[in-house]
Amino acid sequence: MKAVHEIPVRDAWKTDRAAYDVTKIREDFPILKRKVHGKPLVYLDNAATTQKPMLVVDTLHAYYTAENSNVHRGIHFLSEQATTAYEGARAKAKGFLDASDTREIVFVRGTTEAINLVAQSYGRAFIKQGDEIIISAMEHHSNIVPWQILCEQVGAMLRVIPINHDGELLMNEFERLLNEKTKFVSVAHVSNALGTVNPVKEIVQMSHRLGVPVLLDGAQAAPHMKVDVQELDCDFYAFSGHKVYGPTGIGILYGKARLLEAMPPYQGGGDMISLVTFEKTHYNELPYKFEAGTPHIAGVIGLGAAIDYVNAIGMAGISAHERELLAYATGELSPIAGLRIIGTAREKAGVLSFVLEGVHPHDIGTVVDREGVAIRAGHHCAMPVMQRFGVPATARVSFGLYNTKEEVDGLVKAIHKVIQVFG
Ligand code: 7TS
Repeated sequence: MKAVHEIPVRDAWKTDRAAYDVTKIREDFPILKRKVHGKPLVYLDNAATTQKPMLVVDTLHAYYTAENSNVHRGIHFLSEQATTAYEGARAKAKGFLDASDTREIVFVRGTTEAINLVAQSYGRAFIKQGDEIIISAMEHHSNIVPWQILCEQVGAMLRVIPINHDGELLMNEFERLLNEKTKFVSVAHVSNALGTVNPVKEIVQMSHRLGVPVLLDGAQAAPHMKVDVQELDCDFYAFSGHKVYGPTGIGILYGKARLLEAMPPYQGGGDMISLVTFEKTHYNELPYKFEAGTPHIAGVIGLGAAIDYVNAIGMAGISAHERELLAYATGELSPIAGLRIIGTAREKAGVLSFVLEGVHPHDIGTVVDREGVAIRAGHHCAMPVMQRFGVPATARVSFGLYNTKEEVDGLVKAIHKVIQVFG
């Protein structure tokens, strides 16, 4: 039985691909060979979650069959191996985000938990009555509700950067909102409902001029582009493993060490302490202070494998491939009579949202599903975006590294079927 560290990244993945070989890549994802309703699966719901390559599946299998053990506590052989693999994945995550130190990488359940951690730990310690927190009008609910909870707890106010009709942030409005009461800024790097890539570096620079820390919700950015937290100079960065071809239930919170050091723990329990007495408890050093309890060890190791996989293919190639797909799909969908694309920002990644005159998005989703095409229809956990555009919901196509132009053609055919049925 192979152990985690003995699983090779297949040579095919290691080759420096002059040409992005999507056919070869698809072979790494057995689920893509599935049929749905008797039709070949066309999986275009990658913003919700991505499929997993065999490297990740094999790694999980290897962990549970050859290495399963708790981390950081046993001195026995298996525990040491599990700990090495677990901490190895932290080093991979550090590299993935270009962080300067593994102490700045905290394992959490996902983007949602990462934002809640910052809101409750940083927020409750440093944000007070009358202070202001700025988010944007295109946030996922997980970057709205944790701040509303905090505001209720401490008496702070939420301020919202509006967006224009293309789904771009109004940066002059952001500048107007920033003031001496602003104590935190939290915005999406890429919008899950619109696909807009926000000018996050500029947002960080403007906020830092007033000494205001910035959290970037990278759930929809990390799968599609190279993220360099040092270059962005953001204070916190959050993303979910399951959207970057890793397991569910695991994600990363990056935080600048200086801030994480100053923050109180989010949860108490095992592993996050150095000494416990009934009089006083001393907390563990970073990042363990924020990792109470037995972590999702398999998830962490699986995420490490997903990062290996993405690195082996190369983020530059992935970005270029997906940009091409998005441009192709936009070109194919735009001319369809009655179809309106929601989210037409100049900078977009991964996501194409649309509505079809006279057809509810759920009906679009249901009919295309019968054709084997998986898309998402709904408010995408971004209800304020729907309100801004005056629609109850949208149909959303979102791309992953394994999608093809032929799949986009399949989608277009399925949309014509929708028009046939409802037209
Ligand atoms: N932030 C953004 C921008 C997201 O797109 C999502 C999930 C989250 C946060 C929350 O991530 P989680 O892994 O903690 O749930 N977005 C979606 C979506 O667009 N469809 O399903 C989940």
